[in-house]
Amino acid sequence: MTTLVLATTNAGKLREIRDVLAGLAIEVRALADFPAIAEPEETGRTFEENARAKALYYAGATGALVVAEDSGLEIDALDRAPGVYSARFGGDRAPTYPEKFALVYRMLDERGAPESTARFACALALSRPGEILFEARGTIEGRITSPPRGSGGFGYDPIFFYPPFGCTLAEVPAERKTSVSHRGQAFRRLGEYLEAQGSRLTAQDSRLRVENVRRATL
Ligand code: ITT
Repeated sequence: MTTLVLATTNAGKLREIRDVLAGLAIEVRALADFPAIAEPEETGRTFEENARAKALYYAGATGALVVAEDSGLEIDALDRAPGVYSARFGGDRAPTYPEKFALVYRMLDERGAPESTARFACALALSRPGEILFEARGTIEGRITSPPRGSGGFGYDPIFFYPPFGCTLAEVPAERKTSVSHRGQAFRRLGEYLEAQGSRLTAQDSRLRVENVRRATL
């Protein structure tokens, strides 16, 4: 059976990804199953760049087949900030989510757009050591709402109002969020790819293994 490592340090992401991949015939493992690996620095300017870099880094560190994702909230009235900086938004001045929400509200008030349209985006990359095998992206459109509402989900979900549901993503059960979310879309695509590959997918490139055997027998 194919073994896939979910390379994220974010418990909210991990829960959602496990749920989407649950029905597949693959063994899913978390970073916690490996000896501690230092977190890579995220230096990319796009979700795609960061997802690729994280996937390649963790594939190299574990020697396994790895999927990583980079995601975030783009608020239109803030020129798509915080974007790739969503986890770090506000730095030391706003370490908790209630503080990040207050900062978003203050910045939107200054721009006269308290209910700005916004979206979550997720880029995922599947990698084995040295090689990207598959990429996918998902987005979900909504708007910022005040005050924060709901206790489900994680991160910015309590301030993200999703019009088709008439509430925030923190006010719906996890499966309902995943049925429409950026992450749900991207990982369902990954699931289709993995199913199509079946047991052919391994952490090593079979061509490399053949070369190694040839070299060994020379
Ligand atoms: P890893 O890099 O280890 O996966 P991280 O949390 O640092 O964990 P990112 O750099 O991709 O991951 O930052 C994503 C941030 O975007 C996340 O911490 C939230 O603040 C926000 N975010 C992404 N998806 C979200 C969602 O579904 N609901 C709420 N907030 C979300």
